[in-house]
Amino acid sequence: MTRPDLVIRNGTVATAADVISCDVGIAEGRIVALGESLEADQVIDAAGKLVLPGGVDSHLHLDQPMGDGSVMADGFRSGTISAACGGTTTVIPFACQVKGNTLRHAVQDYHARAEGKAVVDYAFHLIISDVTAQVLGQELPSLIDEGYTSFKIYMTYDDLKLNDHQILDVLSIARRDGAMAMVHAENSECIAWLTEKLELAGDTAPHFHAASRPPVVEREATHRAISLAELVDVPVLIVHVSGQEAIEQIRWAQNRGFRVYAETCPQYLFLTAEDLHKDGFEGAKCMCSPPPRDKDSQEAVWRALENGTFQVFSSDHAPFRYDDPKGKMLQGADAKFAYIPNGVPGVETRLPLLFSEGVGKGRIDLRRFVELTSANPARIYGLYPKKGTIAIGADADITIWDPDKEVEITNDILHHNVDYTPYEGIRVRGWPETVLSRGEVIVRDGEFCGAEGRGKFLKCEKPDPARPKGTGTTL
Ligand code: DUC
Ligand code: ZN
Ligand code: ZN
Repeated sequence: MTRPDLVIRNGTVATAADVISCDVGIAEGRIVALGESLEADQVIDAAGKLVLPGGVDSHLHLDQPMGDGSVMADGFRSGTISAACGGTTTVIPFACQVKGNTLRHAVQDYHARAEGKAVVDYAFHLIISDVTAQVLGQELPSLIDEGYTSFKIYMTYDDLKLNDHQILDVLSIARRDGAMAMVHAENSECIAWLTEKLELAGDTAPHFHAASRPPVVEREATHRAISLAELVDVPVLIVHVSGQEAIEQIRWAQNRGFRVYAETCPQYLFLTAEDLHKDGFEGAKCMCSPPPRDKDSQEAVWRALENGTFQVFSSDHAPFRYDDPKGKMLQGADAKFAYIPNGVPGVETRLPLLFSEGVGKGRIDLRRFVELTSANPARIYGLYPKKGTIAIGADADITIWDPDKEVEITNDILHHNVDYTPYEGIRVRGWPETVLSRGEVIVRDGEFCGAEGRGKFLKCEKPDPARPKGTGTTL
């Protein structure tokens, strides 16, 4: 056995498979031993603490160029410091193709934005917005081979959306080349039609955002995305699922044996459309797409987390400042809802919220918590077992939790660069206290203590969950 240079002693170690009491031995950034009474020069005493794999946040937006002139408040520096302070040690944001530019350009540009800034390890998903012959024939296949093995498809937003024909084209490449396709499922035409009607009636305040994207809009697109994936015979992952209607479509597909995966996010457990009704323009703070729904939907999302319908719990951190002409107030403090940047921040609060309300209240156990927030995203995007577990040979990305620490979430304790949190005032029990990335302590007593730029780019393997069943149309 390689002698550890650091041991985490006396903790309760949890993975997606087991919860055990043991020491964790670390050498040269990797886990080299799990056992009793391990020795090393450096020791962290974790008595009374939980020792978990660092979180893998597989859906967040950092320094993503926006088509409307808005600017994300978090780049790779503040975004990954915030991630680390919330117990997350791997992030997978999006290299987004701008229409008219190549996909390769998006990737090169995004590397330049991350390098020298990220403090935890990072991989990239692609966003394909311009399905040219070059993208289909050359760029996408070679990027998949180079370690960019997942991409997001939008069914809405004029500057990003693909039509069904284009979706089939890119799904076929995912099938042939082994990539994971993620889908933002909302029906663009329905949203445009409803927005037009609402605007004609003068109903343009932030809370009408929810009325412009009701559950049926998400349900239809979810079913269509699943059907297109069935036609091509390729797995698909539906991102940011908001409630019962879409969940039913996903469950239906899973019951039929389709490889359909799904993700949800804190905003669908902790916010409702009522939060968009806050005084004046304040509702803009909770505007995201799909919108938060109602209490029954929150319950449906909890049930789907409990019963295995969801595989992934991510933040969908989309950091726009509120009181800022480049953020939510891009078009002023009385802008119509359709012109307000979409998205809520949450990279740092993702894990504490789910831990407290999920594990603390007995809705999910610790193993399921690790599965949803770390192991599954690592598996589904080709990073497992390097990331997402505590096992011999894995990177020593570890979060030590104080399960009893009580914290009131307020924006001033967070490390993002956004001027609000939608979760202001929520009290949680359990907080990540110490965070190690590749064996290095980067958060001590809740404060970041690592070096800017220490995060490394991760090439993703072709994920096993992206394998087709081999039953459908093969073209
Ligand atoms: N989709 C996302 O994935 N994030 C923020 C807003 C959106 O529509
Ligand atoms: Zn989306
Ligand atoms: Zn997103």
